[in-house]
Amino acid sequence: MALILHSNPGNKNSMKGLIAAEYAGVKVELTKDFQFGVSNRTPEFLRLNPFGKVPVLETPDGPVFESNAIARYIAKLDPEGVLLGSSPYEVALIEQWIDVATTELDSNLSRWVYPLLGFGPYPYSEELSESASAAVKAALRVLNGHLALNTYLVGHSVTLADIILSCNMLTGIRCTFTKEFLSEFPHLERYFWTIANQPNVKKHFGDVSLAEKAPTPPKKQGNTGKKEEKKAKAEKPKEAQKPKEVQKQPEKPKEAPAKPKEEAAEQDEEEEKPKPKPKNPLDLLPPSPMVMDDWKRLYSNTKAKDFREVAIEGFWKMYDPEGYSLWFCDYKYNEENTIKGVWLFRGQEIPQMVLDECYDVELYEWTKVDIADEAQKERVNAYLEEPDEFDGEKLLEAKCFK
Ligand SMILES: N[C@@H](CCC(=O)N[C@@H](CS)C(=O)NCC(=O)O)C(=O)O
Repeated sequence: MALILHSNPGNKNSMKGLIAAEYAGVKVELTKDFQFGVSNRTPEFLRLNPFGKVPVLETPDGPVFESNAIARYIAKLDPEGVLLGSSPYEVALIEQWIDVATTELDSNLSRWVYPLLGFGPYPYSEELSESASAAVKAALRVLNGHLALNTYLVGHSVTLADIILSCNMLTGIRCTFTKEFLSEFPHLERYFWTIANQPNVKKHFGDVSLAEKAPTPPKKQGNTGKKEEKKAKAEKPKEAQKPKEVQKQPEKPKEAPAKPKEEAAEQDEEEEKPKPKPKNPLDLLPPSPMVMDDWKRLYSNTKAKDFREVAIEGFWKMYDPEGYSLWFCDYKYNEENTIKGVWLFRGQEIPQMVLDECYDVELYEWTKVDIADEAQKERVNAYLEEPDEFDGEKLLEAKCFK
């Protein structure tokens, strides 16, 4: 009797188990009429996988989720274990490359590609996109080097590591790996086509072709995708106060049928009409003796050697804790927590405008600075001073938005 795999067809994660099944001689069938986003939210599905994610394999002993675990389970049902290596060392190497395909490639590729396409849990951010694409390239470089001397990842035939790597590469191949991009990794490209054209793999991959062009950053939510423009936005808070409807207008879907000319022109005209400037709630706060321009001037004009005595002492003299508040931010999803900072906001809360307009605000943990706590004050000083070392780590890059 066939094992049931719950997933939508064409899902690169479910293909790991389906392809492993071809090699292992195991019968696996996809559930019929699976509707992604609907079937995986039902109570019955959540009983199989409380994460609500596909794929899930139903086995005689119970359900298994996580695509690598499913593929391993299926491969182990083969008494010959053709996909799993023939010595403890080979087994370890197969596991090693499976981990590389998962942690070095798949997770970085998801962080890079999904925000560009506008789906997944992470909103697009230029910095994160750059670091994820750099991490993908670093992984591809290592794989390319290994495959310059090896036809397969391990040994002389397809193993589970090849199945998992090629499935994980599919996201890149379909969405962002153009011919030009892959020209830097010729051995990896040769390898991908070798695996993709194995009959057991091709049966599930079908005809694959490289991405024709890399996706460009989404324009919605005020994201320009360009550092300079972003910086300019940060430096011109007044511009950021444009009415929300203007900034948050969703990008028109590319496939949308062309509008009749007059309708399109009418819409363009409407878009061009200046919108009334909304009242800034920060202007309604009681006046503060702290003049931001004075602080910015002091910060910018103080020489590094006098910074502590002049700029930092000057800051605390000017600082108005009733009219302003300081906030530490720490990036939530970085294990090493290497992105952090301090912000000075008008008022006692993070302004609504910031929460609405900054698409990455939710990616940070925000903690109000308690200025009665000397250690916290000293931390603020360190952020202002930008020392070579911060929290015991070398400071790689510092940015000031004023
Ligand atoms: N690490 C998991 C990832 C599973 C996963 O992220 N599945 C996605 C589709 S590829 C999903 O089911 N998402 C459901 C949702 O986001 O609602 C695996 O390898 O199985």
